[in-house]
Amino acid sequence: MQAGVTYPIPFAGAISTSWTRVLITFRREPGTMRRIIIVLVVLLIAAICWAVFERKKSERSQSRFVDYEYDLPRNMIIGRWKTSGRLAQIAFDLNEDLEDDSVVIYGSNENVSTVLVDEDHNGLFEVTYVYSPAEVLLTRLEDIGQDGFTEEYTRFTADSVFVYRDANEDSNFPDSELVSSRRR
Ligand SMILES: [Ca+2]
Ligand SMILES: [Ca+2]
Ligand SMILES: [Ca+2]
Ligand SMILES: [Ca+2]
Repeated sequence: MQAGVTYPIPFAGAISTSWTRVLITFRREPGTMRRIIIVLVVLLIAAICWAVFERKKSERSQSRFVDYEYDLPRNMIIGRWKTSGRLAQIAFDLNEDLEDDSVVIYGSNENVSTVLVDEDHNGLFEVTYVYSPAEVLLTRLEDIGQDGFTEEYTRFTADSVFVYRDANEDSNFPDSELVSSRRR
């Protein structure tokens, strides 16, 4: 390499020239060409969205034991046991981001047994409600911080509500961890 001599980078000029031509053409013909490109981009985005939607739908519809049907108008997925046809679960997507944010699980008598809720719609269920076989609410569990560990336990009786906090993080809720109680 000699000082003061400029060595051209192969093809760089050609690439730059052809891109310049495209840009000039695009600016000179703002009508047709721009419209075609916008339509193509819109179609491409629509195709990608549809592919993602279909994939998510089919992922949620595959199970060995449960048949799922997608109820599009009500935006929910109904699952029934393949052997008996009984209701197994209903999943709701309230904010329409293709992630379930509420799942109602049914017992063998088709009463509600458990409800999972993703209150902040981040794809993680943090609240669980558990019901008796007669569909009476027994407990509410909350995973504060959504790290997989339950820190708050609420117990419902016929006339009262007791709330416990797991102060020592051992996943047990003795009477000493009762933080509040009230009449229902
Ligand atoms: Ca959702
Ligand atoms: Ca969540
Ligand atoms: Ca937690
Ligand atoms: Ca504890």
